[in-house]
Amino acid sequence: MTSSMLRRGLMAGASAALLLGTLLNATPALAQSPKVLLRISTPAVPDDWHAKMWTVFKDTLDKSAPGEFDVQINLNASLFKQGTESAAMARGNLELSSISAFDIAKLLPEFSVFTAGYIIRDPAHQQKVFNGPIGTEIFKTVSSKMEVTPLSTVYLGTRQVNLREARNVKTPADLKGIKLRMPGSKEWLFLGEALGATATPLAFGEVYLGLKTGTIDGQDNPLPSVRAAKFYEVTKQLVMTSHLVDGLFIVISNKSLNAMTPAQRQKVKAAAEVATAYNNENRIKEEGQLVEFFRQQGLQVTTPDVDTFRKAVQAAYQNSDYAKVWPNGLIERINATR
Ligand code: KDO
Repeated sequence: MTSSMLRRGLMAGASAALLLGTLLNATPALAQSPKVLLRISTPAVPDDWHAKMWTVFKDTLDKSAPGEFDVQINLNASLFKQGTESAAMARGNLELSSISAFDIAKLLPEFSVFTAGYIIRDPAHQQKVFNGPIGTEIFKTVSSKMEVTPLSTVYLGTRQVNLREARNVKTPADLKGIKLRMPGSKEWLFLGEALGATATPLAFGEVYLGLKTGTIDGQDNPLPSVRAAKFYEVTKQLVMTSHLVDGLFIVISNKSLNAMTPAQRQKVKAAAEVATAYNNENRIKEEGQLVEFFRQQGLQVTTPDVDTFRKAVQAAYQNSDYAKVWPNGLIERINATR
């Protein structure tokens, strides 16, 4: 053996020892199970309660299960477009989101009953319906047919009509010809038409510009979202139709849920509940205070003939194909929930 062969042999031995040392040092880290990835996508703007609730969710989970979860929050529809979240979850590209009754109705038309105006009476009624036997049945069907499991019901607020130019609105007839922006699905557009307007589909992220430039005449959203997305800067009137006590469901993909230990599942559910309570409390409180804020911003806040709106909207749904597939007795059960 030449001296250079000996040197090469020694060096190879040294690097093998180095590699072994690195591996040995790395062993504790390798032995740890990898963090459970929880990617969240929502169109919510950062200053809205249902965006901030995700930070509460993350903080709660980081406390109850330190180092176990990697929670990644994506706001402003930066990861997935509004309305595409359930499909992304079913494909395994997303773990968590908050979806609406409209997203559910697209796949399970029998539940379009929750997209109809003037069905749910107020936030307390909403929580009783979805946290009681009706919710349990719906969530079970959603879980088996949509590959996502609902964890809690988030109060999004009561939707009001918000116009670019003020006008006298008492009944649906007064909204005739108004290009009212609605989210982009046929269930949403039906609601806009039932209100008497010409419903125009647009993603949430494009509404501010649409109002500013006049490609739309108005939009509908709960007051806290009108504040958080700053729609009050580009509109002159709020018509308090209160046509939809709106909600979102925090859902997790079944694929993600199935890969967790029972303890982890329980902690994720508990964190979703804490986040929901944070949203619901703050949103209800703010909703009660915002009329004054909007008046200070120079908006007219007017009350239409809500009874006439209610009757017109309810009749539109009752006479539609939607009502034909609503489960027998469901409306009565919803009404009887107190
Ligand atoms: C909207 O686009 O008007 C809407 O309020 C619909 C809801 O279902 C939900 O997607 C919400 O936007 C977003 O979370 C933004 O607040």
